[in-house]
Amino acid sequence: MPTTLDKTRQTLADLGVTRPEQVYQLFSELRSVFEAEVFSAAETQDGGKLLNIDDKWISGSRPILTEAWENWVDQSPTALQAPAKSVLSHLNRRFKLTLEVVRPLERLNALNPAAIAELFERVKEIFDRDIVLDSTLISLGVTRVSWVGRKNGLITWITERWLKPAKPELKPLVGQALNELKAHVEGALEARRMAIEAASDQGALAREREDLSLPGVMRPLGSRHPLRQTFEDIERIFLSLGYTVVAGPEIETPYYNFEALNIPEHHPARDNMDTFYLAAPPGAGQRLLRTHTSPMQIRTMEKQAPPVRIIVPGKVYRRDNPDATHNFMFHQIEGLAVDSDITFCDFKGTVEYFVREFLGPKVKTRLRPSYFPFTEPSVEVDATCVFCGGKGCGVCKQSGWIELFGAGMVDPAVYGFVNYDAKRLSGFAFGLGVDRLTQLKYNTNDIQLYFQNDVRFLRQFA
Ligand code: FA5
Repeated sequence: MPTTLDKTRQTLADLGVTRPEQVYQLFSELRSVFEAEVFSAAETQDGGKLLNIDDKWISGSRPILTEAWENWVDQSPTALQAPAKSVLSHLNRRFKLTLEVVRPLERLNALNPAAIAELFERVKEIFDRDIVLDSTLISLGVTRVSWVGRKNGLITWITERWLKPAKPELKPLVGQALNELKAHVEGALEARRMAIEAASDQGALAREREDLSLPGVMRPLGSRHPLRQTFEDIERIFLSLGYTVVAGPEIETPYYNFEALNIPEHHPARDNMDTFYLAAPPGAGQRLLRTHTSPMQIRTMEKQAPPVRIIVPGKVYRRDNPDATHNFMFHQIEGLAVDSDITFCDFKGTVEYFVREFLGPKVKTRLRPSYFPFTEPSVEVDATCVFCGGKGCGVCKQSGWIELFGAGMVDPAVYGFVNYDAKRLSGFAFGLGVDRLTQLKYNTNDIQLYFQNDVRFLRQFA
């Protein structure tokens, strides 16, 4: 590693200096070495030593600064010549000042107010030149120590060598000028520190800025699943009729799934809904995966006084083998309306309205007698085939009709389970198979397609 003085004997190219900031860095190193020499000589109060330093660095036959000039300025590429030249001419004045601050005022011939003011003005100017060369917090730190360092800062030396020994009549003047200088130096150091920090923040911001010209990451746009679309279509229709949407648990008790719906144990209706029972810890009540959304009729009426108008969308489970029209998990929307004066006409009108809204205005509806333990009378709701308009085709097996869902007037026995007054109240309920309705709407022949999540299939519904 070359010492700092060795560096003055090398060209900037040899030193690997290519940028102006690196030239300023050299300046700062050289200044520190020079100051160290001056201050240790000044401690000894030996004027001869200071003269030697002056010779060695500035005014001798081959001073260091001249050598630096030859190597750093004369031999530099044009781009670096200007900064090197300005640094070296500044160093010349700066070094002279350092040699002055360690000498008392009378040795400097500053013995009247004008000369003192001029001297302080020069100090201030030199400080201002020093500080503009600092573009990093590290080099600013070196300048700070050089000026306001407690032991060997120039301000300390000025205090010791100019102020303290000053003649009493000049002391106030020197004191005031020194205070002003100190305030200027400290203010400027702080301002420079903030400027450097702000610049480095901006530099960091610039580095971290996103490059908007880069091509973006293409993320395929998804779409709502067709089953979800059917849910939303149906919910929208019933919301417009004043129904509210409620959700219920998928893990149920046999009481809500069966008994309270008027399906006692061993009732043949349980056979149609082959049930998944859950392994329960000993002593715990039996639990099952709900086979339909109807348990929410009971849960709602238990909690809520009439009138009731709800729909219940959700998942249900049955031990059915998967085929073109069955799955072990599928979706239903339950509907329930109970009030003091609901008639079969209200029921029929609601069902017809829903079917028209869902499948289109041309579709006709027919109610066929059926059986559910919790409705009386019970019906299957059929619609004219959407594919042949009722003429008969492959989808409707030439009948012209398609079975849509089960429904009926609420069986009065159910009201007994929820403490509703069966004499005063009436209502209807329905249970829509969402997957089958979706199949019908889009004429897809295999319900499994809705569970396989093949995007080639799903993309058609986007
Ligand atoms: C019920 O589940 C009754 N809770 C419906 C009801 C509610 C009637 C309120 C009266 C009053 P069902 O077992 O028929 O009914 O099933 C209703 C619908 O679910 C069927 O019409 C059919 O669309 C659908 N479904 C039944 N099993 C499956 C299955 N394994 N896979 C797909 N959909 C099914």
